[in-house]
Amino acid sequence: MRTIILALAAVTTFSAAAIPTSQEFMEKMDSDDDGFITLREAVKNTDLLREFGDIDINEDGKISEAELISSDYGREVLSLSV
Ligand SMILES: [Ca+2]
Ligand SMILES: [Ca+2]
Repeated sequence: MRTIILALAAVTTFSAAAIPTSQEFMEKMDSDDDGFITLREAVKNTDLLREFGDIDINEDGKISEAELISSDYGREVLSLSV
């Protein structure tokens, strides 16, 4: 019984770690560490690229962490509601 509980705990921990936080997502996508995801950086992620125009609310050609968090894409991909 104890083994099963430990196994379940391990699975839960793994799932939680698999979902990136907005900060982790930004770090992964923001290659030059300027705090924004540009169109060029977004090319690595086709889903992000497709949503780029909707996420970039102020249309400055860059996605900030705040824009990411407030976007539908951000809400879907990131574990922000937890
Ligand atoms: Ca950047
Ligand atoms: Ca922007």
